[in-house]
Amino acid sequence: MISKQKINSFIQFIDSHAAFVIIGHKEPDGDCIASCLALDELLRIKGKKTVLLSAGPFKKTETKCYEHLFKTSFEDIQNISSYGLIIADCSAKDRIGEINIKDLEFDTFIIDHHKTADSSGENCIVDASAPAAAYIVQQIFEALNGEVTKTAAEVLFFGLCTDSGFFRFLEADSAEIFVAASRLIAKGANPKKTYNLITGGKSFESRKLLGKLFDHAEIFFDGKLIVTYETLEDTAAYGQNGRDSDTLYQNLLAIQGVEALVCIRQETEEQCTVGFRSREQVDVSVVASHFGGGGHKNASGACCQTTIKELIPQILQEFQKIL
Ligand SMILES: [Mn+2]
Repeated sequence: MISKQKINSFIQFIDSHAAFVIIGHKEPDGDCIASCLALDELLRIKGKKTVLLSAGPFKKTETKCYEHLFKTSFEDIQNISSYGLIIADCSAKDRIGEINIKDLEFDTFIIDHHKTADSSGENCIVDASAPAAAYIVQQIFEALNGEVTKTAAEVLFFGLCTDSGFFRFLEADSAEIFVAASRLIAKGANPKKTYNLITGGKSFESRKLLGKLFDHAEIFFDGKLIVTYETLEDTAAYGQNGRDSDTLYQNLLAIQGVEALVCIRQETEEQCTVGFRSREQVDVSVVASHFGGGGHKNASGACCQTTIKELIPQILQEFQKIL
């Protein structure tokens, strides 16, 4: 539960501006989009002007239908210096991507649930125990508006389901989350439709690409760690669109004895993105932060200026310390 004091700090923040830019992290996922859209609706209800911004790219199938709602730059916004900035599902400014907000001195408020987020400031609501940023936004929405609207309920449920793996990642202490989810259903969110939106719509090529990634997988440390990768050739053959990391992770973590996994993607000749996942005790955010990334205990990411070949031994060295 978010404290009254935190809610008040948010109210104070929105009282101090007439217009807001709302932004999430680059390569937005369902939770990021849901948080931004629900905040957008809430602020409009409160009579504020809003602009939704995202660096993109909208790679995930389920995010594509929302892409048209987001601007990609500030350029045509008048009086931008008077805007307040709300950053959702993200805290580090470099995760926002190729949008030049660093040069503009925005009054900023951060809403995030990442473990690596800095929660020391006044202008933030950071709750690392929240399974989704959408869950934090729901609480803000309900505190300011009494209840969520149907459109907000639908999108917030989509966000919550995305980040909680359709509730698979929740533990026994999550009764409150289900109560909150129940309020979203009561307002019109549809579990079956949401599940189909999140898991369906994949291309044939995306399944072939998954096959490649399964094929590249190797195990280390007596089967505790599994490492796989996607080369530039794989991407060229099957396309970047419709990458389905969740299916990959879910299948690889299902292997008996596997505690953590790493998936490296060569994005350009000299840049890789890395996804880290773990099942229970292994804290992959520690490894991710060693490579300049961050995230949660069981799900983290990083971006490195290197190649797959060079990166694998470095990653193994870090896992050696914790496995
Ligand atoms: Mn999130």
